[in-house]
Amino acid sequence: DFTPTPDDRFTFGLWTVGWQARDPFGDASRPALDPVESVHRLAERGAYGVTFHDDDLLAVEPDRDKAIAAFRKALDETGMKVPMATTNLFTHPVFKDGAFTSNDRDVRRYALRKVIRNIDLAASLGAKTYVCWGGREGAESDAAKDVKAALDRYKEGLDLLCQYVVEKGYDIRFALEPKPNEPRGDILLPTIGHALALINELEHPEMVGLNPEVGHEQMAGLNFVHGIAQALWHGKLFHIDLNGQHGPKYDQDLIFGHGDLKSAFFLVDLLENGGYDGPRHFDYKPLRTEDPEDVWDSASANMRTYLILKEKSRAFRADPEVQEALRNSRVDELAQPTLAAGETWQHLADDTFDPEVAAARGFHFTRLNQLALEHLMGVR
Ligand code: 3MF
Ligand code: MG
Ligand code: MG
Ligand code: MG
Repeated sequence: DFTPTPDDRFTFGLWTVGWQARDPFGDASRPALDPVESVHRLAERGAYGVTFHDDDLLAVEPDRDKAIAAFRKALDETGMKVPMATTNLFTHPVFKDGAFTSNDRDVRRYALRKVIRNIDLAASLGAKTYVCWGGREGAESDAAKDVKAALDRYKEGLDLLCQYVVEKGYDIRFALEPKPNEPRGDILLPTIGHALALINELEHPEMVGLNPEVGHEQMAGLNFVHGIAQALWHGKLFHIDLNGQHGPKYDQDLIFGHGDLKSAFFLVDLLENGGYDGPRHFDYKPLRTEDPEDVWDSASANMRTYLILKEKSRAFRADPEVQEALRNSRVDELAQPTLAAGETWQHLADDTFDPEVAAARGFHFTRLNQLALEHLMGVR
């Protein structure tokens, strides 16, 4: 009946339900939300845990020690987990030109101190993933940023943080979150591919993976499902931000499935069958039009949509007509190596192959796609 339980491992950023809906044109439309209330309300709705930026904990209690104590108590009372934590390196104006890659060296040093302090808290709460979203690492003018030097500084910062985690003996891995733009005109590491390439240049590439977000890749016009498949292929899908987006426009952070629903279907199909075993983490924003009670409906909508799509994916895979269509489209044939065992390039010359005959064969992808849509539309 699509009722979430902690076994589903749904998690939410405190900043999602806690978003007061300030936007570039308008003031907050909702009051500040106590993280303690968020933990309880999400637990009641079947979530597994919450994630947070250092500053999210201070939403209603400015004293850090008191805020952490209250948060810990709420976690203990509900059994909610904290699988991931992250740092706010974008709200305070000190980060207006970035954090790890600010032109201002003093800011870069401050940013690293801010991350380190929250890593200690993350480790003590049992978090296994530490996300780095470089929200303000970027520029509006190509004259203003030496991108090669900025990448040197990005690497330096990540290498230092890995070294810190190794020295402290923490069981934590980092996950980079790519985004093409907003709040900067252009953000460094704009896509999954850019971030994967940077990881290869780090001192501890094994400690660093990705936290891709649905809307971020779609803002760049990219296919999120393909991006996630490639991240999985590289063994780099450490965490994920699920939400909704309608193509290349401002960062919408809609409820999961409330953007490109067809992509959401294939995403759930991939996550459920493709070897991802991490939390299903929602990074969305309750609409600015919603009141404080609507916020909890919106949280539940994310989980319910995921579970419905999971059931649709199961039914799609189990449908004999789909299985036949998959075979007719020779989707399984792609898993077969192009050369047989023991063959070399020389054997390629032995094939008797007529390109005209092969060119005449259809792949019947239309039928397959229509079957997927009919499952999604609920007529099968
Ligand atoms: C912005 C984001 C961020 C990151 C968060 C976690 C505020 O578009 O997606 O949310 O997900 O900083 O690292
Ligand atoms: Mg985002
Ligand atoms: Mg995100
Ligand atoms: Mg977003």
